[in-house]
Amino acid sequence: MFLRASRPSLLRTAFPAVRLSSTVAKPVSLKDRLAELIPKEIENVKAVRAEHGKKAFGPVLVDQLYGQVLTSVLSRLPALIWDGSVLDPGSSFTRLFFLSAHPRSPEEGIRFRGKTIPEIQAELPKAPGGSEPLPEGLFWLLVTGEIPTQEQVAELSRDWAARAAIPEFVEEILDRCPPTLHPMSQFSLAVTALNHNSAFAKAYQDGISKKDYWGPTFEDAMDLIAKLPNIAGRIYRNVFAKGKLPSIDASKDYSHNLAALLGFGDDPAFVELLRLYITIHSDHEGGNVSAHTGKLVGSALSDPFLAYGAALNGLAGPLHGLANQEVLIWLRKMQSKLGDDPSDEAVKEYIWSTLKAGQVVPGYGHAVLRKTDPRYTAQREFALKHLPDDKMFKLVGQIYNLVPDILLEAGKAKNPWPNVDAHSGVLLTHYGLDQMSFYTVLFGVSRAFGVAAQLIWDRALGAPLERPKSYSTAAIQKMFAGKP
Ligand code: FAM
Repeated sequence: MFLRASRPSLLRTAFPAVRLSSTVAKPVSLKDRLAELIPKEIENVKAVRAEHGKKAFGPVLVDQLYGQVLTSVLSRLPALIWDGSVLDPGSSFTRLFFLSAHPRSPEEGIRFRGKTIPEIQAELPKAPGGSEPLPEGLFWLLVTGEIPTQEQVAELSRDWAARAAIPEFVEEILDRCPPTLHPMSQFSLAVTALNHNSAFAKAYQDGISKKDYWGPTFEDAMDLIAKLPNIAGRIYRNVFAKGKLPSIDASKDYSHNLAALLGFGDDPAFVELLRLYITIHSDHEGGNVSAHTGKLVGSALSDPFLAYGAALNGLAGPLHGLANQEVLIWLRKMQSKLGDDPSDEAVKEYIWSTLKAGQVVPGYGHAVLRKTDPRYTAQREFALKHLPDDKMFKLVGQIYNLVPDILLEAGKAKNPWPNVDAHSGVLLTHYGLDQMSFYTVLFGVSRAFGVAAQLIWDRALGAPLERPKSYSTAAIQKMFAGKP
């Protein structure tokens, strides 16, 4: 009102189209306005970084709060406690740190409760006639730090089989999903819905004391793991029209049941593969996107089903768990373009064309590791034993010889070596599980072991609500203006 009466000329300049034209100009939409603001803010951030970027802000530089350096800084900033597994990246910074903390061996890539992958392969109980560890044993190790007996592991198999049924309404949710809905979205929907029967949520409503949180969390964690084969199996059969889901066999181990629900229970080599697969995908420190999401959401005392549903949504991203699907898509495209036995030159050109198109080479690089992922090595050894002549396995080996040099030459990736996802899809494909959009679901079944163990301990130790501080660029400008 004041503006209108006292400054008519300003109004005319500000809204000339409305005042002077008979056609009413379209108001600027939110998206259009945002598109105008983004380049200006990019310039603003560049200027702030140029002026204050090298100034220390707590344990980091201002520059490190922005941009792609963020992941590498966060991946080294001590921020979380989780005893289940620890990575030793092999970089100079962490090598120094790691050597002092773990003098025995700094270069194994990962240790589960202090044990390397070859050590857990050797020490954890196996199925009769099997040579890969039973994931039941890995869960026991993650939770207790101890190697279980054969009988303790058999009891876990029986317990999980007894808890495996999923509520009818969850079956209906899955049956009503369109087959075009990505399996990971279906997976997360179903896991989230399991919170209907959460022991923790009920106990909380009933006024449970803080010191007792871990008990119902443990029950939920066990239920969560136990129910995943029925969820994964149902998704697989619905989406890929694979017929009716068989029942869980209480006399079989977890991996055998999962394999059977997917339709591969008669293939002992596939069952062995699943045992190895679940074991090595189970846990990868506390800070990776899925594990950390589970921990973060759990810190609000959301029950394990809600926390793991959120974790799955993080796992479904192409820079994280979905990379196993992306690798297979990438390999298939390469095969269809170059044939089954491409020359090194042709493969190199294909890799460069991926990078030149502004895409990442899936299955290579890591936020923490600075060497070949030992989970890749474990899968390669499995392939050498069980499928040495598989064409796609050979292609994966050929790519391994070429990608690191190319990524180094391209000059961006801090780690040019393969990660777990570079290998897993090839193994599954070999046994006939070639529906690549399902691969991340198997990663998700496995990762539940680590997240569930972590949630139990977080509640037992009273882990606090996670609430990192964020700052605005304006605050940074104000704080550092005029400071050297
Ligand atoms: N191909 C092309 N560029 C890559 C690359 C790759 N494989 N890995 C890293 N880079 C680029 C990265 O995009 C970044 O570029 P900009 O500066 O343009 O942003 C630069 O190199 C520095 O990245 P970094 O510090 O080396 O890696 P980050 O910690 O930022 O990211 C990954 C780590 C894993 C997300 C990254 O290496 C990547 O995108 N890899 C391909 C996707 C993949 O395989 N993900 C699965 C990781 C796996 F272990 C898992 O979580 N399951």
